[in-house]
Amino acid sequence: MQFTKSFCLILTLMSINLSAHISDRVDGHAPIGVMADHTHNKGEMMASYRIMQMDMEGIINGSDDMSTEELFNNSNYMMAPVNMKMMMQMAGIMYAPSDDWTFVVMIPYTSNDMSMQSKGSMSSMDMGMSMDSMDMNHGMSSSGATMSRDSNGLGDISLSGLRKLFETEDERLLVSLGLVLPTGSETESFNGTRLAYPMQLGTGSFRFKPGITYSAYEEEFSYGAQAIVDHALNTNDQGYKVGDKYLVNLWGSYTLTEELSASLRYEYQKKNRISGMDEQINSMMMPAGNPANSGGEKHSLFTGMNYKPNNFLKGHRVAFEIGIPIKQTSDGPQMKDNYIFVLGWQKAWKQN
Ligand SMILES: [Cu+2]
Repeated sequence: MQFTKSFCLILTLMSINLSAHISDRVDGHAPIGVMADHTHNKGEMMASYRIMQMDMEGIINGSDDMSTEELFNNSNYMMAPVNMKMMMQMAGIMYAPSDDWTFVVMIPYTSNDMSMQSKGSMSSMDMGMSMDSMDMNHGMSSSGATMSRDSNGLGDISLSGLRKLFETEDERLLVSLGLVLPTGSETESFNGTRLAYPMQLGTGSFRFKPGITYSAYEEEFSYGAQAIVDHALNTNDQGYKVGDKYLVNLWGSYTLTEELSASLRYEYQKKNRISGMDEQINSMMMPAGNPANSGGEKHSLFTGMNYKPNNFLKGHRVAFEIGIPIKQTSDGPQMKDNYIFVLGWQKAWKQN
């Protein structure tokens, strides 16, 4: 009897210990907008799918807002960006051949949609219109027609190896080594005219993407930090190389219940300018076609939730995040961030 009792106690303690394992917690995965944040145990696989919707509206120049009028009055560009929607769908597979290493393949599919406005009366002046029609044009808006361009297709596929440096019951540190392949098109065109850099689906370059992630877990609270560098290794076939990108993430998650956690995340992004240029992209047409306007910094704030049900959907994870910019600075006129929405699903299983 005494033995049974102590045996039961040991079993109970063991199960508490098991359920206390970091990866089993609802906040065991970082907020859904963070990639390469966790590893798996030997023999485990995970499938994931994310939809990311990014919305940009208006123009920012340095750290100031800029109107369409201001852009046309202070430059020779013929087009001004109005709105851009970028939707990225990302399918991912993770596999852990050992407890130390997890490999990840990420396959993005990108859809871009950009609306813009052409310079109106100014262009008729350039065309040598008479004084009369110039005066008539003066009464009208100085902005002309609105038009839109879109591009969609496969983006740049990434392959990464995640190495667990250490994991205790309440802490985890891992490094990631990523290689991004130039599988996305960097030659998207409309009516024979090459689209501007932000409208391209890929960078055209092989990229090295190392990163480091630390997470810590308290009873009901967890937090983490991540830093990632994205470095293009070669100049692409079109004659340019995207600038280095630096990404820093800090987040905290609070477990509301065993199945639900809420998170707050700060993201810092710095992007250096494109070096070189694609001769087929007209750098005088619009700001986004000029490599001088491709660098900048962004600070954003995200809030979201992780859901890891214990019911018939056990093993699945669903999560979302909504982000807004808190500060953005740009090298030259660029589109201004409006909001980001991320929705994701993950399912892990043990491979036999
Ligand atoms: Cu995973």
